[in-house]
Amino acid sequence: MIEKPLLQLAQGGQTAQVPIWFMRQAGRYLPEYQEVRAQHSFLGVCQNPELAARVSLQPWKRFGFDGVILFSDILIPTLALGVEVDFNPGPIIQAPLRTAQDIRNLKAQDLFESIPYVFQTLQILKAELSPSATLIGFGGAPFTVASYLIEGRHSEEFLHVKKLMKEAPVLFHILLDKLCTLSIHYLKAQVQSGAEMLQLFDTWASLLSTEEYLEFAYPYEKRVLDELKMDAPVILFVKESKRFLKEIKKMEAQIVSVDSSLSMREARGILGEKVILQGNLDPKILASATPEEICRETKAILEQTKGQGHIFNLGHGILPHTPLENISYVLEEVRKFKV
Ligand code: 1CP
Repeated sequence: MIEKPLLQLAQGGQTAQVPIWFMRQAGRYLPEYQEVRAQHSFLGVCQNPELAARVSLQPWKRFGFDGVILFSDILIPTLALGVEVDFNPGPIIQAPLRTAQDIRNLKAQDLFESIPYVFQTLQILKAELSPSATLIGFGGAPFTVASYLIEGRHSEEFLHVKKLMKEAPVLFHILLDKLCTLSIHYLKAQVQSGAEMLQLFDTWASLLSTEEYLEFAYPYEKRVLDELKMDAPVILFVKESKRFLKEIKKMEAQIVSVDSSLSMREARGILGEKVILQGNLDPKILASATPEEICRETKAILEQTKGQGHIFNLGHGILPHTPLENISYVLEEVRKFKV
């Protein structure tokens, strides 16, 4: 039987090797990606299934990762609520949501009709991937998607988000509830279209205190994970999750992505033996350290987990100025390591 290490591990099986893929593995650090982007806008790529599939496959063809992640963005499903989004380079919302009326105006449309290109991209990928590679779908968690919809764009402080959270928590929850329903439908539709596992990104939960996390992020992450349990393995990524790891343990997530704010050993200590851990090479080390340091750091991470229940990844997305050869050093170390 051909090994499909990433999916097999995610389903609780044993693998001889530590599976590896990188968050944001498709993107600006790749010259072949820049070539496509020189001709097409980011949204143009996402909305064209042939181009989106080509870009998704680029890092797999070059490096032979075990996973291929759909090329899209966490804001794409909000187009199916009638939100107007552009990218430069991060998401820009034409009319940020600030009032009850703005939130009432969101109307859920059929996903297969309004954003068919996402599902067509997955179908192309499914057909083109070799059986050893795992197709990964993804979505943004309700709090992170809400942060962009309210703020309108990336911000250091997300002041509008904090204001709405404090002044109109009920309204905030109505928005989170709508986005949660959207996330669940969107991720299930990805599985129907060929995605074999999923990642849920709650990047901006890093803005929250533990108390706020428990009110505005945790219940919605949990609902998405619970609803998807029977469909596909789901990886939960929360940026700067160190503060929330004890809470995350209670969620009984199957796979937790560990960022670089703590070691894999610490994460294992808090989360226990049963959970699969993903992580956690610091993207800054990958981008700027010497080859020796990159290899040493990669080995140190593998030694901490002994390769048990471990998907090798970065602590967060790959940085645009990362030299290509640095990625090969990491892959070589991970491939040498026997579980
Ligand atoms: O070419 C370009 O200029 C566009 C840059 C770009 C890319 C390559 C954006 C705009 N999105 C993406 C793809 C993307 N985004 C993927 C698929 C590719 C892959 O992983 O290989 C995924 C999973 C995302 C998810 C995403 N988008 C997140 C969650 C993950 C994370 O990094 O925390 C977030 C927060 C976004 C918002 C976003 N979209 C784009 C940018 C530059 C950003 C970040 C902006 C910000 O800092 O707020």
